Amino acid sequence: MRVLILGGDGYLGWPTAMDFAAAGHEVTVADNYLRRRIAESTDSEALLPAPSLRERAQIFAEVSGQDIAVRIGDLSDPDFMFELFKETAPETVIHYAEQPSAPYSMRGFREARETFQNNLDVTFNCIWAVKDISPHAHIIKLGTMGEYGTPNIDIEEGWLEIEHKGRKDTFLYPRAAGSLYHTTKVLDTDLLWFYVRTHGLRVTDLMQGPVYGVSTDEADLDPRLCPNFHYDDIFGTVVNRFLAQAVAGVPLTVYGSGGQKRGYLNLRDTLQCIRLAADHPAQTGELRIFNQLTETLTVNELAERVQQAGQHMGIDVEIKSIANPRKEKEEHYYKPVHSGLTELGLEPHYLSETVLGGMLERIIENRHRIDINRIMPRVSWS
Ligand code: USQ
Repeated sequence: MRVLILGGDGYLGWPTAMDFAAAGHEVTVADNYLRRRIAESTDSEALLPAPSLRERAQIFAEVSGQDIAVRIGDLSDPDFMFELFKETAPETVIHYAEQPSAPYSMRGFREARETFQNNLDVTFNCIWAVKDISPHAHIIKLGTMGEYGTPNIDIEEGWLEIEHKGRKDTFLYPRAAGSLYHTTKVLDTDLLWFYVRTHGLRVTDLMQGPVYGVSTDEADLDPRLCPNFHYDDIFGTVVNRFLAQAVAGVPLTVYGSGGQKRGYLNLRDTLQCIRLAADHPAQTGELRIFNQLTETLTVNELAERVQQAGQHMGIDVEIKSIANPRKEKEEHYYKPVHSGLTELGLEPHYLSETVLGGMLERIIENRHRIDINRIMPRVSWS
């Protein structure tokens, strides 16, 4: 397959590129280093300094013999997007090219506007590039479980059948996002759905929960190929943060009462899900939605698991509730259906003590790089 990965420098984009290249696909990645610039300007750099995308591709070619083509440019610029499509003629487009941090999107007007414009412009340009240049291409779009919020009913996979005054119809499942970032993903889904309905695009929209992990088959070939591991309050997801906090010897930052439940998955499972979606594409005129998670846990349960894994490695881990910087329910019902990807063949790697121990070892090797000033939340929702 000719695969175009938008946002190929990110935590998920880079390992996805290596995974598809290792499977023999023809891969091009595009990125404008937005995340790197935001990380630098907010003092939120990843634990390990990442080589540039071109350097990473070169290292990967040396260790694996597989090529990844790199294009640096701004995908919110339609000219760059359209040229890229003309040049690469993709059969599969994987769209990760969004500002992915909820806290950054809530930092102030400039950051909210940047998130809103970047995320919607890239999705819009991608849709038009597919429609006008590669109409048969399958778009795989990274959405988020955060689109649904935390409703008091089961979360279905994308759609809900409603019976109203004796009549029935099926609609996109109601969405109620908890940050501006998550709201841009809701708007992305609506845009995609409009163009699927009117122009027959084929789209898979993946509602993904928070991801953790650093290990993939290809990333493990060379430490310089490591995915961006963030432990800061801006880009760090909760499991990665808790593990770095455990190593740094600071109490785990449980926001509020810690009853917030989310659907988590291992980075290795993100790669599996994307490959499964690519190998079993949506049909022409179909918006297919999968909930991409493997297990649901509360923040308190996560903290306890990290504490236990630390204890078994001789690390004394303290857990401490701090004032919640976000506006979110801290005790709530949460039951998402997530059978679609399992039916396609997903074999989960759960959050086991072995997985946590492996991550702790990697972080311990780099403990001297942890800056504890990046740990406490610096952005509040109010
Ligand atoms: N949390 C803590 N302590 C921390 C960090 C987070 O208690 O130190 C809590 C949060 O309040 C939240 C939960 O842990 O209730 C998850 O937070 P997170 O920062 O891991 O995840 P979130 O901000 O929602 O965003 C992440 C990714 C985003 C993706 C989303 C999936 O950054 O790109 O879309 O996970 S989901 O959460 O399902 O919407």
